[in-house]
Amino acid sequence: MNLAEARSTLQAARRVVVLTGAGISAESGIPTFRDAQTGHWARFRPEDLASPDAYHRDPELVWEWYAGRFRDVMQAQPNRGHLLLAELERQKRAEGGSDAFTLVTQNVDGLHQRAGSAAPLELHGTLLSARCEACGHVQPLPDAATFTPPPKCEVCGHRMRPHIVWFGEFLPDDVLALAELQFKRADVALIIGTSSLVYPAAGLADRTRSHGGLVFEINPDETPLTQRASFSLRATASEGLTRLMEARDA
Ligand code: BV8
Ligand code: ZN
Repeated sequence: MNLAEARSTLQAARRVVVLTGAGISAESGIPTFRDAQTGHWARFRPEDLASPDAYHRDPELVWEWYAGRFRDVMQAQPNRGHLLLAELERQKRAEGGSDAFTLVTQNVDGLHQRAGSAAPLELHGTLLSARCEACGHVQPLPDAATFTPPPKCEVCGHRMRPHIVWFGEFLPDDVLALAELQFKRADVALIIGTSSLVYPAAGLADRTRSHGGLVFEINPDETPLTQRASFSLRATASEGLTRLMEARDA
């Protein structure tokens, strides 16, 4: 399949589902997981910080990492890739109602919402909230500029943890179930800016394929998904979406 065919297939698709990863936020200045961590975080691998063991071993260090990412994200802006996905969502929903477009993200930076996406399914939680370790209450983090971790639960006063799904933790089952259903029903699945290494998110595209849908990938590099995709564009998220949506160049 070539770009022109992929473009017209996307235009004609009645049900579109999208999975994004850290790559779509790279152009907003947010480092991806596989980029070397900048600054003094170079000493740690994300997988060693984003785990329950790391948190139980050193909650202050893990909170320092997340509080820093929270500050960075609040200073960042959504980029053209986020904005084009919000545009595609509006187009598809205007034609076919809310079920015609579903955005699923592995990202925890909240940039899709700030770009105008209505209700992305956040498979791995969010940097913008904390969850009480005692009663499970979830509340937004305070102003990033003055936030000093750990937040205290406004219901029971206990220390709160990042509202993030760590390695070795289960994804929220209602969010995952809805994502799996939408990938199964999709005519076209767009997989954008993810290394397709982490499960169960990386397995979603196969649900579209096994139900006769098409999988399109946008990524500057090849990934384990590339060979299984009907169409794979070696491009950044903003460039690839511009070409795939025949949007006017920036
Ligand atoms: C689970 C939140 C059931 C954290 C994340 C052993 C023990 C325990 C579990 C496992 C195990 N072995 C395997 C597992 C399962 C594990 C897994 O899949 N591990 C992998 C490493 C093999 N999965 C889990 O643990 C999941 N839970 O399975 O529960 C269970 C329970 C107990 C025991 C067993 C199983 C939970 C996974 C969720 C972890 N949390 N995020 C945080 O953010 O701090 S994962 C995190 O990494 C991301 O959310 C994402 O999901 C994942 C991969 O990151 P990407 O988004 O893909 O980013 P990455 O840097 O990798 O790639 C960027 C891509 O962008 C690249 O391809 C690059 O080319 C591209 N790019 C760069 N620039 C651009 C671009 N693209 C477009 N435009 C650009 N400009
Ligand atoms: Zn509480």
